Amino acid sequence: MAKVDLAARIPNNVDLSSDRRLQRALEDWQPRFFDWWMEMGPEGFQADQVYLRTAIDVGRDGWAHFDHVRMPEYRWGIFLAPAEEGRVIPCGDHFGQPAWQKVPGEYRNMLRRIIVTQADTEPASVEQQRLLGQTAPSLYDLRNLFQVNVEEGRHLWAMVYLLHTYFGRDGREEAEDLLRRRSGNPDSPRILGTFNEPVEDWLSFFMFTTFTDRDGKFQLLALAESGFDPLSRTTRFMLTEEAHHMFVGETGVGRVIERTADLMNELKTEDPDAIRAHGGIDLPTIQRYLNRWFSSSINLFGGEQSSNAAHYFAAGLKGRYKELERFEDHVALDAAYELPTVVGDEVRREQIPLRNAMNEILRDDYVGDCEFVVDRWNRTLEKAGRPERLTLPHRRFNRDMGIYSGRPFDPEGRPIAPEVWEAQRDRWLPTRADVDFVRSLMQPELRVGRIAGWIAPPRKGINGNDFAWEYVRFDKSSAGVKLGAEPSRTG
Ligand code: BYC
Ligand code: FE
Ligand code: FE
Repeated sequence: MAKVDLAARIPNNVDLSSDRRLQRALEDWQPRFFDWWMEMGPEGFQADQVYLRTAIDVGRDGWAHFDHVRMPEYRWGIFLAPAEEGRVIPCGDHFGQPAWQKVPGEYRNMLRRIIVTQADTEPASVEQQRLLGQTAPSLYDLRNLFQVNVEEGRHLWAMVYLLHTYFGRDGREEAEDLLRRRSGNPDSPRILGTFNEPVEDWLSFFMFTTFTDRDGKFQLLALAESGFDPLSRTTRFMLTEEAHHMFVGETGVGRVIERTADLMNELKTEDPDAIRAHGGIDLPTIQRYLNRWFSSSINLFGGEQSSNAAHYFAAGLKGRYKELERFEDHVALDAAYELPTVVGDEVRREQIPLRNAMNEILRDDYVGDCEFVVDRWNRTLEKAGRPERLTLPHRRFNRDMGIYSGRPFDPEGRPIAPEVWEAQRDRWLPTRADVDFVRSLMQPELRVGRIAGWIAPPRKGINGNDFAWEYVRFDKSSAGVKLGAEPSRTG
């Protein structure tokens, strides 16, 4: 494998300097990425020094580098995980043949589409989160937000590298379009639904990084099983970054729950209004946010029966999670999947060809992982001595994609009448009043060691530092404004 070149204009371990044309094309794209970052990246913090982790290698020590840097000076690089000698196509019609090092001509369009869809989510999420810094509950959280943002920027680089390297002129055009589309813009929206929804407050951010980034984790795991080796290698390295995003989301929600439980204990009440009056987020509101972001994110797996998914698998472009370890039959041509379908008020089991069920199989793994997350959140309630529990809604609840969309289901997955949905909706999903309330709590707290009243401090800081530490050093010109926040608790 090429060695890591950190001094290059674009840090990389793909020997970029040996391919002048490619290097020039990427160096042309770099200032446009930069313009996009300044326009659509974190607003109001580009001049500040943020304690960020930068990839310097793909090995075990690759993440050892932490430093205070201005985000526009972050070293976005191109890093592929090491090639595995003798790697074969892990699934589909070409199972067992040597993995592709070049794009297989007959699958070019399909492969480009997968890469563009993956790529599009990365800048989309940065756009969705661009205003959150202004309401951060602590310096620690502010730093974590920015760490996630710069890494999503690097994920865009990872995909643009593939487009430029393997798809010629159309690849370069796709790379331009990735900087042109905008989250939530009706004229040029991002490709997938959830990435056009506003992330207006930090509870949404923590739910997004729990549930939407977790779709990212599972899609990347499926792409790590691609027979197109460069895609497999780049997604394998992206997964190491994804782990931190999962951490930010899960511990973020966990800390909100912890604070709420403490308030319930202190005040000796479960009354949501009382919790709200004391500046906490009541559990029913947390549950509604959970319902909203889980049900939105679960759409991202696509239709339950998908000929696209069957083609991707057959072509060996996208496998199942841990394809080689967990399955015996990697061709999956004669097998079936039992899909629950709803006819009238009855749930029936229908046999569908296994290859057409690949989206649903990945969704099964995702739902299982989400169940574990909710279990861990419930342990926080249990430890605080609270009897309340959060639940993951059924996958049929509130869908707007696939066979369960177009008719209502309750959070347990039972088909219900439209009138029942109308009557219960505000108990199950955040209302405008919920969102307004949560937003009203979002007052920035950017002083060292302080934390907003609606969330508990973390157990520990980043990279061995305390929670009370200067994770972001504000530029002199804006420090006064940023530190003039209302007094609040110390962490
Ligand atoms: N919204 O055949 P079907 C991440 C489209 S997240 C809107 O059932 P398919 C990240 C679909 O494209 C991971 N449209 O779907 C997270 C198709 O369009 P056409 C992102 C949707 O193709 C947080 C049509 O509906 N990576 O990394 O089997 C922060 C029929 O659908 C949606 C990937 O997604 C939707 N939710 O599966 C930062 C991996 N769902 O053909 C980053 C690459 C489906 O009618 N993508 N459609 O034009 C794929 O593998 C597949 O495209 C999908 C969809 C799994 C997304
Ligand atoms: Fe990402
Ligand atoms: Fe992510």
